[in-house]
Amino acid sequence: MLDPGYFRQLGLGEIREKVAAGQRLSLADGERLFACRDIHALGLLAHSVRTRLHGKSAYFVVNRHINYSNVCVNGCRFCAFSRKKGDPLAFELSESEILEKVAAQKNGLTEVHIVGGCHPDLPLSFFEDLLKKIRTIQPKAFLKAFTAVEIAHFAKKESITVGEVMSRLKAAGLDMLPGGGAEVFSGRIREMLCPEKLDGQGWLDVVRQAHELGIRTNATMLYGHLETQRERLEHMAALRELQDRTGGFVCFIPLPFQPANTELSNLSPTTGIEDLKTIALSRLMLDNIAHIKAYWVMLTVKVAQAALYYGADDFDGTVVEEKIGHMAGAQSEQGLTRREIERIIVDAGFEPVERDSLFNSIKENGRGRCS
Ligand code: V47
Ligand code: SF4
Repeated sequence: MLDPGYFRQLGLGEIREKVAAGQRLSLADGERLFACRDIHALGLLAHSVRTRLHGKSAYFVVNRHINYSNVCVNGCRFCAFSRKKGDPLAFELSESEILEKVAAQKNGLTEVHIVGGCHPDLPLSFFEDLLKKIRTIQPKAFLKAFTAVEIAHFAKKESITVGEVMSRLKAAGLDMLPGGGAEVFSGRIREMLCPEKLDGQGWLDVVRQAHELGIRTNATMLYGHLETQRERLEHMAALRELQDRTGGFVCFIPLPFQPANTELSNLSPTTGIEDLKTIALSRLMLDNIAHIKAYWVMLTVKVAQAALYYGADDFDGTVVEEKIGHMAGAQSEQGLTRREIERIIVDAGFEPVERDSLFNSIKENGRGRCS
């Protein structure tokens, strides 16, 4: 399948051998792959790894996103979602509004994904109460909530450690952290785009502590703005290094930058080829993270479907309501039904597997988390 002559002719003979032998790729290998203009060659390499790990399975989850508030003290330049307190477009959902959204899901929900801005006033007790109440309404759903950036913000606000924040949230029902807020770890980029935000090392420290507390997490990478390909590879290498130590990452999610309504709206959105290349590089570099997500909300359904042949094995889920990408111009639907996702996956030639947040098959394990 990976014809040696074809890869040799592209100058990728050695990399092909490493991939076939399951050996780790270096940053220099990653740079050579990014420089390759033959997208099929990258796809074949990434697909061989994806197939070795997951066969024909393509995973999805019946989930619901909830953004509790867009009020944020950080003001990242790439964000179209956040507003300062008092802005006419600022919003804060009340506890009962959030619980209504959760209760309205009667479709076998197995994941609630809750994130928001770094709100200056909401106390940690608000989120503890919220998690406890959501748990009683949807006892089988995994509660995947609060990025490492929000956790660090809660700690600062309450003058306690991030470990204490996560222990309290875990006791209230938190199962897992989503992967947001990682952006790219490069100090050069963060200084330009999000100087107020928790820095790259800070993000990695919070996530390491989550893993040590038994809280699994995802990891994202925001690409397609001012970062270099080398900075993307360094971001992946930092995640790979932490994963070697903790094994706590479940899934990696490359997020293509949506420029509309942001301070970087002069930039063009990523192209489909750039997206597929980045997915393929993620699969090839992150040899110790089991799952690569094609997040259809930001990629579009069509590119996400194609990404299943470029190293992605997960399609995310039903989502229902999404604000962060859509406020920045994402053209995708707000949500998809289970049936629509299954059709997209089958049409691509894969077998849909409904999963929970930790990628246990729902069919094999029964629906939802064990209580
Ligand atoms: O943290 C902000 C990013 C993230 C923009 O863990 C932007 O399963 C693109 O993290 N264009 C939120 N991206 C999304 C996220 C996520 C999504 C789906 C699944 C999971 C998971 C995590 O979106 C933010 C930030 O990094 N973001 N602005 C923008 N204009
Ligand atoms: Fe706030 Fe997150 Fe938007 Fe940054 S990306 S401004 S931290 S909501």
